[in-house]
Amino acid sequence: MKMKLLIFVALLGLSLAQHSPHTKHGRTSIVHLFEWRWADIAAECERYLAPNGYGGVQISPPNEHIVVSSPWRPWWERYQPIGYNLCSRSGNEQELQDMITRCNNVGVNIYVDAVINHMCGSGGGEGHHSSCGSYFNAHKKDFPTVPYSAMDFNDGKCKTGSGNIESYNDINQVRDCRLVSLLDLALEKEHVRAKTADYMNKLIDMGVAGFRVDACKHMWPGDMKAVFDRMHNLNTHWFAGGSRPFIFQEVIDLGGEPIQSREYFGLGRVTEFKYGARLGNIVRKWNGEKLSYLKNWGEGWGFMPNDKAVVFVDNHDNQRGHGAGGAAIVTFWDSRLYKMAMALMLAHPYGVTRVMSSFRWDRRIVNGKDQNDWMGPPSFSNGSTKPVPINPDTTCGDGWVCEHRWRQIRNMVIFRNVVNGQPFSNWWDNQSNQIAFGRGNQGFLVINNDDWNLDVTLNTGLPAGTYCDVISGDKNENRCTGKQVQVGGDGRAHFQISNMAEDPFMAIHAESKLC
Ligand code: AAO
Repeated sequence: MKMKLLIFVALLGLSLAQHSPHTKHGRTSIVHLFEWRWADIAAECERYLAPNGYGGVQISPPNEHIVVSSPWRPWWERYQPIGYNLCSRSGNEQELQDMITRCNNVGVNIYVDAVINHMCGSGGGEGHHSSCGSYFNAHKKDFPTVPYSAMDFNDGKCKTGSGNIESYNDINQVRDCRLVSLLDLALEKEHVRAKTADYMNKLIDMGVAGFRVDACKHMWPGDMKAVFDRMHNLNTHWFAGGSRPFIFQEVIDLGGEPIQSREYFGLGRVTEFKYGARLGNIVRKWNGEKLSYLKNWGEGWGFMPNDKAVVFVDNHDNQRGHGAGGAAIVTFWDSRLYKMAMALMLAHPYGVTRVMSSFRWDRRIVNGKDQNDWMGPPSFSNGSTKPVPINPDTTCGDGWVCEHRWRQIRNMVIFRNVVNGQPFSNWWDNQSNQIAFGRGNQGFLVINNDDWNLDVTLNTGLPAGTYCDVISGDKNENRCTGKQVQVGGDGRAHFQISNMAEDPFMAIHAESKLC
């Protein structure tokens, strides 16, 4: 009996550990550098992410993938693996290792987007049109570099006429049939488990801190556990002995389908898609939503438990109409609302936060659908991805949006680090779209999303002093380039925010205090 209990506790400890992102130096947020080249990420870790308190980077899938020429080099080709060689549109294995090493050396973790549910689409053809030029044959389900052959796929189990998922209401279909025709791996097979685990272990040994696992709704949690249980601990050159890889699982659960996020909580964290969908509605003031309703934001809104959630305002899918969330999702295209939503997310204690960093494309919406939702990253005419040039004003060029470098977003990432561990406190609202809240005695945020000015004196919880508003400017040496806020001995401060302001919100924190 005692033995059983011990084993149970040990197992629980083991799996629970896959919920920690292992970020260093009190850093709390992850940035998704979508489609960036490994060489650019390495440079960004050193020159920007570490100095500005980013804890880690989610990278695009590093595995060998199909090369699609119609449409021309869509971003989504990387979600069609043809093997586990580490050469992709972002670079080769040596460049990947160099990036992991250099980012780790400045305390910025790397999380790999792991595509283990499937290989390429059934119509992927035959030949060498892959990122490392390896041969494959999608008709025969032959992927010799792994190797996988027809026996390693699920088709025998799928009961739909098309072989694809036809209804999300049928659990068996969702997990045993093909997601948008992608050849579905039979993860209950020893061989497939061994090969996917080898792939993840190679990356762990190279020094990555964990994985964003793609399409988890389409895999049986028991099969995933069998793979994850084989994962090595993190490389002790950079992480404490016994550290488990951080796992965050992509499961789209907006409610209303039989497969639910909670089935995956034992394995790691899960993406909370309700978060961005609801927040988009709130800042857009759609369906009668108001900022004042955020008073019990988080679990109070029916979201998953705080310690299981990874949260984000938008992701690489729903910023262009893929995945879930629809038109409510706010993105860099709506920059004013986007900055406001990001400030809310980063100031609020719920979840592990992920910042999106995008590339621009020729958005062309016809009847609610973006005709160019496939467009790949900024590229040269031969299809190779362009480097990310940095302008003198610290923004990025050549179509790279670099939301993570926007002052308002970057400074709120720092805010979140400063207030880490502090309780949600000093809530105020006007019962409409003006709100304020703080984090203990370390930070305070005020937002005006109403159609009239905000002019109010509020209890900030902060010690007396003059603070620099990190939304309108920066604290530089002991000077503030933006607005200043006077907090009195009673913790109260007067705020004025015009509804016409480009950024109708203000934020102050312990480290933005002027001496
Ligand atoms: C491409 C082509 C396809 C072609 C295929 C194979 O576009 O036409 O058949 O190649 O040749 C990405 C792209 C795909 C691309 C694929 C492979 O987005 O367009 O296909 O690469 O190159 C589901 C999955 C979720 C998935 C999402 C896109 O559950 O896992 O679809 N996301 C990940 C990645 C994504 C990637 C893949 C998976 C594949 O992040 O980038 O695809 O590796 C419902 C379900 C969701 C489901 C959505 C999408 O959502 O609940 O689980 O996501 O439908 O259809 C409301 C509902 C909400 C619902 C939503 C949409 O909001 O509340 O629940 O409507 O109906």
